[in-house]
Amino acid sequence: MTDKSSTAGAASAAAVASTPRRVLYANATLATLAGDRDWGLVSDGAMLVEGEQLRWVGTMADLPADLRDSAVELRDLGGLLVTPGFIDCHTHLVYGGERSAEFELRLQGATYEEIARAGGGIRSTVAATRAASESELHALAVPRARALMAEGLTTLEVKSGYGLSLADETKCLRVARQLAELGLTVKTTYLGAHALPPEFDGRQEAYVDAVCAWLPELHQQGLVDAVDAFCERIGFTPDQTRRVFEAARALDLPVKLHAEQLSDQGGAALAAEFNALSCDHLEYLSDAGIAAMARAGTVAVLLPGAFYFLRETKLPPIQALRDAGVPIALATDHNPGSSPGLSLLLMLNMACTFFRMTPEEALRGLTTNAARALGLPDRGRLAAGQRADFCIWDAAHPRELAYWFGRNPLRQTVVGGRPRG
Ligand code: DI6
Ligand code: FE
Repeated sequence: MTDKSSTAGAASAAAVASTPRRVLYANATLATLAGDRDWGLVSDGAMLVEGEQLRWVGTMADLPADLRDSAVELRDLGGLLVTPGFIDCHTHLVYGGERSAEFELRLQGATYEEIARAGGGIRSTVAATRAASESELHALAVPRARALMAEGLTTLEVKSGYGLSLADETKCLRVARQLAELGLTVKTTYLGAHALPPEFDGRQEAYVDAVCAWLPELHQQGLVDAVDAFCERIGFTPDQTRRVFEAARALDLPVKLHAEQLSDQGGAALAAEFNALSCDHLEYLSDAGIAAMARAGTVAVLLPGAFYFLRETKLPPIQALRDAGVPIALATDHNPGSSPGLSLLLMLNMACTFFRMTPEEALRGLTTNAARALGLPDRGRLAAGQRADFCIWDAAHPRELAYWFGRNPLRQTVVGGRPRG
């Protein structure tokens, strides 16, 4: 190798080895969502994937010849549709048990709040989650994640909040992290302030102290990407939420909030004060809350599954959010009490039918704006430099994804440049 004559060959071999593999996806219909409006449709589209990233995106005709020739593999998509990979930016995927008996009670007239106040609701899931081991919780969570993956999931947020003790929150967040092994990006959110556990009955302030005290420990174990709270009459007050947010700020962790789901607590404005990544639910959001979110650049995460399953009638203020320029994301809110669904495609459909979002807004909500709600600027669009997370669909136009329900046109998901098997 020290022989001069072999140096050039060795150098170029090293150069070849250090250039990640390039794969050209050709003859595609691309919904790039690259600009701030419209689908960013490209027919006769091409994407050059280099390693984990998109290196080039555009029409076949515009693809520079040297890039085209550098690809080691060509995949002709025969006109199939490509979108960014789906991002579920709000789930409570790790839990034990189920709550179908509570569903029956609600159908007989009991409200979600009444059931919670009577000690059912979140508390019953806390009991089942505490009783389950880490491996049992993992075995329950994997098929849920796989169901979402079957409809194009590439990035998943998972909240804790059914453990409500340091040991049980740790257990749930560890299970959430393990889901990355399925071939996903997983972001974890600490939701210690979800409900009051029974051992703290009558001692809500002391519980908030505990939630704040556990955070540095969980963070030190690398288990926390963001901090959330349930700011609600049956959850935590704005003052208590502020204390949790201050604990997050002390560790430089971003915050999110379950805000104005059942009543207007002024939670959105509070979260915006902390530059929250997102405020979620928002059926009872006020004009002041919208203005504060717009100023802070906070994303509105709407959850049509919970709206549907709780048979809500009050709509989130979509038009006012649009007018204020607040980005709107969508998510499943998968949880056993208010949204036991596992279909991302159904969320697209429901966002249009219930919330009157356009199919384009809905798709942006599960991709571009969901990425923003997780603080992930490297994904959510098809553009050079973005992560190569994308879905290939048997559809002619992206609006079809919001149109069908109970039909899954997914052909293939590519995650970090690798086709998922
Ligand atoms: N809002 C929700 O929609 C979930 N948590 C929350 O704060 C529901 C949680 C549950 O009912 O188990
Ligand atoms: Fe939720």
